[in-house]
Amino acid sequence: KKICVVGLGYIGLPTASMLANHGYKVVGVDIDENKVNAIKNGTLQIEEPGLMTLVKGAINSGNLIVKTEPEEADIFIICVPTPAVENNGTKKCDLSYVWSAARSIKPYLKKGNLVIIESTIPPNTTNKLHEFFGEGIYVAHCPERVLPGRILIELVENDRIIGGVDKKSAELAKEIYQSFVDGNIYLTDATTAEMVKLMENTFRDVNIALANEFAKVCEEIGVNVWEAIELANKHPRVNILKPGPGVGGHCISIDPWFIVEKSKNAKLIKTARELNDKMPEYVCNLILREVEGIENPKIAILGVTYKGNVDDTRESPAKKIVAMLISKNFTVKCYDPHAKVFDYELCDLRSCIENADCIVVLADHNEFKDFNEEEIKNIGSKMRTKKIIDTKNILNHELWEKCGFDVVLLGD
Ligand code: SAJ
Repeated sequence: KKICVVGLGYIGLPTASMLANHGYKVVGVDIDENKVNAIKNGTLQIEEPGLMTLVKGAINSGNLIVKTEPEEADIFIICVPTPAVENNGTKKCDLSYVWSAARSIKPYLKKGNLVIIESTIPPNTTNKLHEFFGEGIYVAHCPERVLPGRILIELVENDRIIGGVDKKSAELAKEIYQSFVDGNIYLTDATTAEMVKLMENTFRDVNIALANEFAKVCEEIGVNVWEAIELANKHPRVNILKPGPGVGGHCISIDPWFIVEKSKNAKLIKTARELNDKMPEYVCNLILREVEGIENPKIAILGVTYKGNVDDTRESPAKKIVAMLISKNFTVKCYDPHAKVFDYELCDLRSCIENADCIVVLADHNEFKDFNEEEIKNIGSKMRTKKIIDTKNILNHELWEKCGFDVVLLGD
């Protein structure tokens, strides 16, 4: 069977390569010609363990070809982004990429073909797509569930949910995923599958919001939230997540809005989303407090990605924090050992911390955890004021204090 995968991003590219390595003839399609060429030449830069080896294997086997236009196939898989856009003070799903992908494959669809939507979408979207594709086309929603940083492992190991517009659609889709998924595959209807995906990411968002609220409360009453969470989690039925500078990425900070746009009952979800969205501002105020009285303060930002050990800066809390600091006329320099693209200039560690008055750690990269005494002393010797704010609780605070730093911890 031949498969056409539309959208070669963080999900489409690994999925297309995986299917090609499992014997399917796969055509990978992306409207971005530069990306298509980079995949062909093996020069694409995505920091995801094992991904580029998998892609090169698929291309070299001849089973994966990549191009900018779809072509006839038996199965189509849509893996395009669904960002959130402003909507009267809240946000809603921007389905424009999904619809343009749908329009681009429609001329190639034949009766009996199967279209799978992996993109995260609001409830009822799969049914509308089914209507658009017309009679005789099978349609299923198979939401992706992989964690960036562990994509190749989770693509194989995680259980999958498949929702069909009818039973046959779900069963046909299952056949495809069974070729490489070791986890269980559960079948349901399309709208349930859409809701399941949104509930997973909303569960995480609401729980992070709770951790962030605990951090604010603990700071107010003089308790270390990290210690309190660790102790609370000794309870067999408690598992509090970690506070931080905000929730970033293109999934958890976005998907809960797709529930909010569909229901006035989604009050807790909306409040949690807004609370997490306000964390960058909270961290910014913390920074302002710590550099109060210093003239023309220089802030050194360590880590601009949306989380540790990935290169993705989309929706990262750092972006908002840097913008706020710049609007206060602060000098801000950013260093990140993983990120390649960011909205603000990135520099090396030395120019980042030189003459700085405060370091702010915003991502839990391993490199930051591993600074040794000599490196910390060296950093300190170049700064104007030896102060560091740890929003992720990843530093060896004793060691930094031993090297003369004033260490400030979020939620303490
Ligand atoms: N974060 C916290 N505290 C925590 C955990 C995370 O502040 O305790 C922050 C992170 O720093 C980051 C954001 O939340 O900014 C999201 O990171 P994440 O690692 O929780 O999740 P993602 O966005 O990388 O991937 C999520 C995963 N969903 C769930 O775990 C329910 C993944 O399985 C999904 O496939 C992915 O979203 C997606 O594409 O939907």
